[in-house]
Order: sequence, then structure tokens, then C-alpha cells
Amino acid sequence: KTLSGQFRIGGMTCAACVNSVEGILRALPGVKRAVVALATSLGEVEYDPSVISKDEIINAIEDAGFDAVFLQ
Ligand code: 9UX
Repeated sequence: KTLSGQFRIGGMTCAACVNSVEGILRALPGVKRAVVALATSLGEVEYDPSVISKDEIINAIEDAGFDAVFLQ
């Protein structure tokens, strides 16, 4: 099973931030795909909910010093 989630990320001010957040997300177990856009501050992940939860994804981003809120 794969779910798709979109979230808004605060605190990204350059392209290296985007690469950093994408790298963090893609390294998480259960995350199959992650794309982050600097212009819109939006991220989209496809993940396996039996491996990782939305809260764990949010926490990983916040642990790296960014803000994150799931939209759906
Ligand atoms: Mo750019 Mo992001 O110099 O934390 S990497 S602002």
C-alpha cells in the first residue's frame, strides 16, 4: 500500500535546503518518492503507511531545523 501526502515546509531559503530536505525524506524507511519545490514551499511524498507515519515524516523534517505541516 502506498499513500501520497503533501506538506508545506517553512524555513527553506535556497536550493540547497531543497536538496537537504529531499535527501532527508528519501533516506527515511518507507518513503518511496519525495519531491520538494522551493518556489511553493510544498513537498510531496509517497510512503508506505505500514512502515512510516505522517507524524514521523514531519518529525524528521523538523529535526533538521525546518517547519513542516501536512496538508492532506
Ligand atoms: Mo541555503 Mo538552507 O545557504 O538551510 S542550505 S538556506
